[in-house]
Amino acid sequence: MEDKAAQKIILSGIKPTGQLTIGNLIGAMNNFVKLQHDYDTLYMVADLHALTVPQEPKELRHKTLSIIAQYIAVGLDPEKNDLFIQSHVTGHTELSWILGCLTGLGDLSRMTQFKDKSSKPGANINAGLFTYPVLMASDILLYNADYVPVGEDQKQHVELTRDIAMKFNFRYSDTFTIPEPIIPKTGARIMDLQNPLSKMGKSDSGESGRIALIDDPVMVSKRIRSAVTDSGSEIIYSDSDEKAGIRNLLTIYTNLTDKSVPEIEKMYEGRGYGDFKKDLADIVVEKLRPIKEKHDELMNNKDYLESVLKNGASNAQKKAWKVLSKVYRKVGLVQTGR
Ligand code: ATP
Ligand code: LTN
Repeated sequence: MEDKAAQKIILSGIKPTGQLTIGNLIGAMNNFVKLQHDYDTLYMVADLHALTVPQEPKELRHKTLSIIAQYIAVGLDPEKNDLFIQSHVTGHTELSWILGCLTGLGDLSRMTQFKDKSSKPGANINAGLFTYPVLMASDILLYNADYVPVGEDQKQHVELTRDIAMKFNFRYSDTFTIPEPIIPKTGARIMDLQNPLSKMGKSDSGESGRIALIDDPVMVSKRIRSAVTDSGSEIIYSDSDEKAGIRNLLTIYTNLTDKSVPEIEKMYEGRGYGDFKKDLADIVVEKLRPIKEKHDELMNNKDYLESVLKNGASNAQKKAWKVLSKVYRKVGLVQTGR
C-alpha cells in the first residue's frame, strides 16, 4: 500500500439523529468502505450536529456508540481508518467560529437542508440549525480533506465548504485544500418507502417508510413488501413520478446485488410487483443480517469500542491541531505554543 503521508485525505460523517438507514448505507457508507483501502480516511459521528434538533441525552449517547459499532459492522476496519466522535476532537467548533466570520447570511439562507428542516410544522429553528453548514465545513477543512463521500443531499454543503475555503485562501493565502464530493452514480438519494417522492431520512421518515440497518428482519421484510408502488405491473426503471416507488426499489436492488438495472428488468419480465418485492425483501434481510449481528456483538463490548474511539480521536487530534494552529497564525491570533 502507498505511504499514508502521500495519500489523499477523505473525511465524512453521519449525525446520530436516529437509526442508520439503507439510505445512509447505499448513499454514503458503501463508499466509506470502498475508499478505506487507498486513502487516509477519517470517519466521524457528528454528535455536535445532532444537537441542532432536540435530543434525549441518554439516547444520544447510545445512538452515537451504535453508529460507531455500525461503521465497523459494515466493514470499516479501525486499523485502517480513524473512527472518532466529532466532540472528542477539539478544533471542529473552534475552526467553525473562524469560518463563520467569513460566511454570508445570504449563503446560509439558501441551503436547502435548512429550508426543509425549518419549514416543517413545529420546527425548532435555532441558530445551530442555521450555522450547521459552517460546522460541516470545519469538519472537512480541519483535516484538509481532498474528498468527501456523501449522498446527494449533502452536495450543496460541500459546495459551500469549497466557497468558504476559497474565500479563506484568497484572503489569507493558500491554506485549505478545496474538497470535492464523492457521490454514488446510483443510490445517491434513496427514497421513503411510503412516500417515494421524498428522501428516506433517519429522523424525517416515518417508521414504515425507512429501513434501519439494525431493524428486526421480520419488520424489514414487511416494510419492503408493503412499499408504495403504482397501479401498473411492469418492473421497469422510468423517470416519471408515477414510477417513483418501483424506481426506488430497483435502485435498492441494484445497489445491494451485483445485478444491473437492465438485468433485473429482464429477470422480472412478465412477473408482477409481488414476486419482485418478495425477492428484494429477502435480499435486504440477508444483506442486513451480518451487520446487525456484528453490531449487537460490538455493543456488548464497550471496552473495545472505547479503545477504537480513543485511538481514532488521538490520531485525528494530531492532524486537526496542525491545520488549526496554521489557521490561527494566518488570521493573526497570537500564538505562544500550546
Ligand atoms: P436526518 O434524517 O436526521 O437528517 P439523514 O438520514 O439524512 O438524517 P445524515 O446523517 O444527514 O442522515 O446523513 C449521513 C449520510 O448519508 C450523508 O452523506 C447523506 O447524504 C447520506 N444519506 C442520508 N439519507 C440518504 C438517502 N436517503 N439516500 C442516500 N444517501 C443518504
Ligand atoms: N451534514 C451531514 C453530516 C456531516 C458531514 C460532515 C458529512 C456532518 N459533518 C462532514 C460529510 C462531512 C449530513 O447532514 N448528512
